Amino acid sequence: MKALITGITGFAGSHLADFLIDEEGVEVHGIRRPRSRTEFLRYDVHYHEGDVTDLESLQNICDRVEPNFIFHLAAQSFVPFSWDAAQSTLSTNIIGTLNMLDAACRLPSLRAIHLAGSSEEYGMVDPDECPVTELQPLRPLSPYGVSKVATDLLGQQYQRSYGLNVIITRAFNHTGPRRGEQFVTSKIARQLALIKLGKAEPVLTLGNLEAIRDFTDVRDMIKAYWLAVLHCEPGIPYNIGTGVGHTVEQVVCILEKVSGVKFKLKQDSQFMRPSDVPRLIANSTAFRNATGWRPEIPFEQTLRDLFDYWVERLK
Ligand code: GDR
Repeated sequence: MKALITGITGFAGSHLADFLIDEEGVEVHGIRRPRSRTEFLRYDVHYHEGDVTDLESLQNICDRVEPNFIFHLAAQSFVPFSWDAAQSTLSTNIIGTLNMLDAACRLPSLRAIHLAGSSEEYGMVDPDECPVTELQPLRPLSPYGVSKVATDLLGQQYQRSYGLNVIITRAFNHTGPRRGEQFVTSKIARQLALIKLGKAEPVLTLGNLEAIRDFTDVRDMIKAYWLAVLHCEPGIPYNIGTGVGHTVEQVVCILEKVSGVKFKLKQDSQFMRPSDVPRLIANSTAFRNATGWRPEIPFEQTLRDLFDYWVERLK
């Protein structure tokens, strides 16, 4: 059995590779851009240089590998950057997905292609609409959210038009070791690690502290992706999340406790977004019923592992 992962050098992709390598009888392949990150590469994964915005490169790799499963994780995933670079976000995320779907259509060996959607597709959610089910209207609040709505709908359309086995998930926030430093949990953990190591002033500067997010450990999330391709219905989006929300301020408090560091918390408008999703909490009953998945790693453990990861990297 061969699995092909796009975005394999990134956060979720590298964890998925670690997980699949340990699965019996799975050969792991990944697509990486020539200048992508190298710190999480593994000797036992087959890497192929390509770019999701280049259809020919995807077709060539697919012809060579003949994958049974594709996990399409490559994306511009940082929400604030999608306002500064809307065109490249839309191009990477939408055209990249279109290309991957087109390449997948030519593969007789393929059992399923997984598209990683996002809770950002829901966008503006009223408090009484939480936790959100898949029937919630999609009201994205960022170009990134719009791009994920488009890829979700493309996946549904390819399933209907061509019978392609497209598995669509809408992941709520996930974090853990290797999380990029620009995302809020990692930004906090990294800054506290720097303070702990005596390498930064005891000040933490953030944007919106009231935003509520549903955080799953990345190691639980990638197991969910694997179960999704094995058990989910094609062409139907599934929410994945814990069902529990934390404000950004609560994340700060947990990491303060975990790190044992004292610091001053400041808010700065430069980290505020033109529009921010106020509250996102998942109802993932459909996914849990289809797969038997449950999140296993408690949030405090996730944040502890993230803090330890940063201390290790920065010392
Ligand atoms: P998000 O993740 O936008 O939800 O998307 P992020 O960690 O960037 O923000 C979460 C919340 O924290 C608030 N916030 C800050 N965010 C950042 N990055 N930096 C700050 O200084 C800061 N201060 C407050 C934000 O306003 C926001 O409300 C993530 C990404 O991984 C997406 O790719 C994915 O699809 C969704 O999660 C589900």
